[in-house]
Amino acid sequence: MKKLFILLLVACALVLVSCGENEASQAEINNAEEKQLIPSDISENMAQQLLNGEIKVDNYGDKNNLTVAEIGYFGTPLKYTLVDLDEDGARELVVVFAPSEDRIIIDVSEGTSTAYYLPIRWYSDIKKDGTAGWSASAFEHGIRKIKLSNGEVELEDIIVYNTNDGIFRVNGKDVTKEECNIALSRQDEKEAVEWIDIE
Ligand SMILES: [Ca+2]
Repeated sequence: MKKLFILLLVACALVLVSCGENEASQAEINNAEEKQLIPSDISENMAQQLLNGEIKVDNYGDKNNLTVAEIGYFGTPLKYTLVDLDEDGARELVVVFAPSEDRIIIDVSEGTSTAYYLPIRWYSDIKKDGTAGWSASAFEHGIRKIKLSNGEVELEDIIVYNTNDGIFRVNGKDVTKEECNIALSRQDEKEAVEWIDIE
């Protein structure tokens, strides 16, 4: 009888320990979800300081603490705009470099700035809602959305127009070429961002 009582006690203890573990892992999951960094708006003043090198960019790939000019080893800064590309309520700084017109996007979250490099053919003709054009070849192009978070850039294709393979897709659904053309002309009508020349 005593043995049975001890066995019961051990069993209860094991149940309690495993419940505790479950609570701990749930707490870890909650912490990870809370770690989503809060985006910070880039003001016109901060944009100027980033452009003239008074403020350095914290992260660019595996490099740290670079000025915009140092990041732009592929050209010289030509023009810029401040726009909320991923519609999270905070503006990013987009700098276009000459002669390629390739661009970098600088995003600030919780005081840490991160720059992303995007060739023009990946993200061109940027609209005020952050949608932009892409082109893979003479036959394949489209429109995409961008999302920047925790140092990651995600490009989501919302229009795919491929005359070579006969693929026409809008918001992940196959459509006719005509329907795809209508979606492309609606995109054309959207207001483009306003570029400011860099002296
Ligand atoms: Ca944003």
